[in-house]
Amino acid sequence: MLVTGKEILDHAHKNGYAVGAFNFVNMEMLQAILSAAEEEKAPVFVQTSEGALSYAGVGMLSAMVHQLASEVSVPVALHLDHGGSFETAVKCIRNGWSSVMIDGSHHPLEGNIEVSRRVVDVAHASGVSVEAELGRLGGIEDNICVDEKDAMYTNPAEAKQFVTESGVDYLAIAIGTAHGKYKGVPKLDFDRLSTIKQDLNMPLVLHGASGVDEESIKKAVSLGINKINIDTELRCAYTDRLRAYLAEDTEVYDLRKYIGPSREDVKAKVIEKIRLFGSNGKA
Ligand code: TD3
Ligand code: ZN
Repeated sequence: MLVTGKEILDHAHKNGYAVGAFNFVNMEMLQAILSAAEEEKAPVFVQTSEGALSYAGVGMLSAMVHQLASEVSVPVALHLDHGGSFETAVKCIRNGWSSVMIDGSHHPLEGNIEVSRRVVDVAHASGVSVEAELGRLGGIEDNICVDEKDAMYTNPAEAKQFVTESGVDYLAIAIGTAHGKYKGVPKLDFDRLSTIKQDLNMPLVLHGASGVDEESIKKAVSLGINKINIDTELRCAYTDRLRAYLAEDTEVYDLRKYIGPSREDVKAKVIEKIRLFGSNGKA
């Protein structure tokens, strides 16, 4: 059942758990995510990057999600991940997305507030929810020192001003994670997370969660993270199985034979994350 992101995350915020937000680029990834969510009775976000929009097409992605979401009983939000402009956000709002992220985190505070506010105005008029980001995620190879931390990570006082003035429904914060595969061990700034949650009292989003250890994820959820983005670990599950299959059977040319097992492995990975985040049984 397709619902807004706000509906899913308000429940998660009130009840202290996190919902998985999984990126997909094709039918098999989407089927894997939705059948995992249905089996686990878990609300779920399926999300598309701008790269996915240009790879598969806005109409194709929207149609696939609307069809498959209508076939499951759990709440599903179709979300734009890291929308880079007002125009992209509006395109998704007009094409059936139920949640959009406007990522103005590279702008100074005022510019970020302004573009987020414009997206909120259009989105809310159409019953679509909005995520924005404040602070910058690290690069995967960054070794971040204390001064850099203060410059990059989300500032609690700014966060309060940001949500008040922009009107966004949930906020992605920077507390030490990075996108892609980690070279070192990520260390999260839990004190900062606690302060922000207390000051904002709204759903919070964690990006770059692939490769973060289970204890840190559990602690982040207990301190108020309600949406957790996972892409890299699903890509790896898909690709590792595909490589192994093709290495073993060098004659195969039936796509279903070598993509099917990848779909199974992605589904298993999604189930593992849903249980870790605590969203199983919440739908
Ligand atoms: O927004 N995303 C997904 C797209 C990032 C490209 O990998 C995330 O925050 C999840 O990031 P990751 O790489 O940890 O899965
Ligand atoms: Zn992200």
